Amino acid sequence: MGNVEPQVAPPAAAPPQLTDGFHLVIDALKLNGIDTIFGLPGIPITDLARMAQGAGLRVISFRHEQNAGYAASIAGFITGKPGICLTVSAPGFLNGLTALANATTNCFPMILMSGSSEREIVDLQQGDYEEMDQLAIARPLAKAAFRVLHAEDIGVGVARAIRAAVSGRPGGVYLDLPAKLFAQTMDAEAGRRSLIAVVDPAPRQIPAPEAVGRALALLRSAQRPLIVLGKGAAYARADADIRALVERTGIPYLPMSMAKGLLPDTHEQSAAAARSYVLPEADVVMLVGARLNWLLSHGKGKTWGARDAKGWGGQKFIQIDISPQEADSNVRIDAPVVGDIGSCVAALLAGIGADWPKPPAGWLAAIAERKAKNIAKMAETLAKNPSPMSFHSALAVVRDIVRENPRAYLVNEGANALDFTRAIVDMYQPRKRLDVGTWGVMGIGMGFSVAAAVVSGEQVIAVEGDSAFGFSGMEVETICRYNLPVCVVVLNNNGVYRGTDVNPAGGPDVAPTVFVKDARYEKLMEAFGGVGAYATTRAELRAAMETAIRTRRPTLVNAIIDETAGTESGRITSLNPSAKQKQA
Ligand code: FYN
Ligand code: ADP
Repeated sequence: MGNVEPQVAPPAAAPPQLTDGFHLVIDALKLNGIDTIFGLPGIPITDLARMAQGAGLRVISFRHEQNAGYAASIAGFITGKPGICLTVSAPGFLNGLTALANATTNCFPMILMSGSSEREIVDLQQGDYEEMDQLAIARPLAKAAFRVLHAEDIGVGVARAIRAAVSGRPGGVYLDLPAKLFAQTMDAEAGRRSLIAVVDPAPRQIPAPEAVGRALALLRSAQRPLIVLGKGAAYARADADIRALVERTGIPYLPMSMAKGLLPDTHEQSAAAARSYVLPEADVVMLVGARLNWLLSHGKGKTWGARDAKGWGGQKFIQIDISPQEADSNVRIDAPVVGDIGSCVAALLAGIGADWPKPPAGWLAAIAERKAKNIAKMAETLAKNPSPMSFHSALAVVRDIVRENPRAYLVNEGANALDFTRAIVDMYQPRKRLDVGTWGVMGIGMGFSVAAAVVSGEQVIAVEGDSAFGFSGMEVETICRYNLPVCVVVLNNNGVYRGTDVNPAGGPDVAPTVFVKDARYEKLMEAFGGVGAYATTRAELRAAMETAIRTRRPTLVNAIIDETAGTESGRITSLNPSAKQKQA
């Protein structure tokens, strides 16, 4: 017998490197530059949140999904990247859905990612834990909605969600992630190859030269031109070109609420303080990223100086918008310019040379006169120092603080608290005013504040009606937990609109608009380690806000306002059915 070669076992094949649904979702987000998730953990996404944090993403947990959703949506507006909101199934998903619908309505890019229950059980309606056909429910409220069933499709699902959220007119996208998906495994290398780094997620859309020519010709012919800047213009980040367009043409402009600060509100061409004069008097109006919806009285009626039976004021409109379907939504658009605002404004500027005729002096002088009158009237009101404070006297303090801190974000909601702040507090930088937007929604306050502080690191000032604050007030814990530089100012007049309504039936219940008198909102912030301040005078309010900004500590100032101050629904009283009844 010869020597027997010792039997050497062949080297064991290296165990295949596997990845799973959890990691593929996280890797797909990271690959696309997503660095923050706003959400609320629970079955089936708790581990996803943990692993995302472990993988270096910032995971900001809220106390209610609606606030996480609002945070994600405004992060989208501020950064231009889709804001991500992560929720559990059915109830958590539904809580986030209001924010998703609001994002779609406002053209904010956002992705709501919700875990969901077993498809087989949901589809047979066999009563699974948190059973709900979430995809079907989200679809009508979202710009797009997708479900991913297999780990190898996660890359495509995330890529499609990102593209849908930010391309064209931005909006809210729903991404359904069934619980089973997370635990699915696949070869790691194949998984890596299945992911998509989205190339050019929001492609430029160049306007047609003939559309630009038509708009320029109309603008040039105007005797009383006006530019309206909307939040689409702010979102577009074409700040320098928009300013050049306004300044080179010399045309007065009106900023919509969230476009305040795109040019500083103190700009001499701002016609904000002459709003009710310029809208009916203008002959050519150029809308830049602003829709002729209710906020612009649908482009007709009294606001626009109705001159014919249909209520049209005779204005001609140029509309710059990325959505080709927006034109003619309410009145005829004489010169639609379809494209992204950056490209459209650049194309217009190319046709506006040094020989561009400035608007007639009479038009500018009439606006200046009207503006000066309104500003003087406002200055007189703001100089008063009543006790208790009025909305005006308190907001005079906020106005000064914002002027001294122009980089600060201003979050604003309420009825009177919203309307007075918009008119009184000047903004100096683009995309710094964040408010209730297209729906006039209440509840955005603390979600927007958290997001603005997290994505920018800047100071946030949130001016809140006492009613509006209640919708998201528990998130002061979130603000304290992450130690965010947020100064909440609650303008407290003891109720919705005001605190003096009485029960018409004389029963033991207070009126539906009335809250607990002298509620100590500041103690809510103190409960979680933040700073509470109680301000009954302008000096106290100013001192508290200054300290908050100097120390960057979470602060809530309970600013006590005369409970008789405030009108029903602020400046939109006329939308109440009883007001309409009276008009009829
Ligand atoms: C504005 N104004 C000023 C200034 N800025 N006066 C002096 N100085 C300054 N800096 C004047 C302006 O000319 C108007 O007066 C008035 O202040 C109000 O200006 P504003 O806010 O631009 O105009 P208005 O009519 O309130 O605007 C309409 C609107 C707005 C629909 C666009 O109200 C809005 O955005 N509303 C949102 C409301 C909302 O969503 N609420 C939440 C739900 S509350 P005049 O020219 O004299 O008219 C539920 O109950
Ligand atoms: P506001 O409420 O300030 O008037 P809207 O939300 O009504 O503003 O209008 C914003 C408009 O801007 C929408 O019609 C949207 O299609 C458009 N828009 C958003 N982003 C862009 C962009 N990058 N380029 C062009 N238009 C845009």
